[in-house]
Amino acid sequence: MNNHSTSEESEAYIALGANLGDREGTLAEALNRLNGHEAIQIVRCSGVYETEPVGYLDQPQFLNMAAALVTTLEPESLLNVMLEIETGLGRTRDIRNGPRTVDLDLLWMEGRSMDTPHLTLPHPRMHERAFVLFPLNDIVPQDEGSGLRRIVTSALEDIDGKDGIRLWTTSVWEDGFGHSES
Ligand code: PH2
Ligand code: MG
Ligand code: MG
Repeated sequence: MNNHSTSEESEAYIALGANLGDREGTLAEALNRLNGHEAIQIVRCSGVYETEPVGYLDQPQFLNMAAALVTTLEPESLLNVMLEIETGLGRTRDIRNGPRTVDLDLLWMEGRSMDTPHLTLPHPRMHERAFVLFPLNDIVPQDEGSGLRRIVTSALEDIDGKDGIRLWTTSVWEDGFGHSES
């Protein structure tokens, strides 16, 4: 075993966003690349939502979604894989909160709570972002026992309505799901 992984599998939730180029194609390719990693398996995907930009307003609308995955990677290693995929898909970092071909954010990881310069878990701003919460709400099980369901449900109660968020398509990526054939 090297120091980048353990044999323990953890479940993790990520948020995806895109507002430049072929937004839908880029989200699907990001999921392909994640799932193509030997230590990562995508297990559930939310619907894809078109959302008004938040924070920096003078930019195109986003497509946002969330995905659940299982991985044997440690959080920092998973984050590094995510950052490499962003770069590979043309992400540049110019304007903070500005336009991007793809943004992959690690939101939550089973049993992990941490605060380092590179990574804070759970994600410190997820409970204020409707473009994260609505997708997440699609895929966090009702009986999820370790706290994420409570975070999502209580954060959604504090958000007024679905302003600025509409369903774009129910699924952007079906490969790799056994149930998509039935
Ligand atoms: N991401 C941001 C800033 N603003 N707005 C929307 N609608 N969707 C995003 O993914 C988003 C944003 C920074 O990561
Ligand atoms: Mg982000
Ligand atoms: Mg990011």
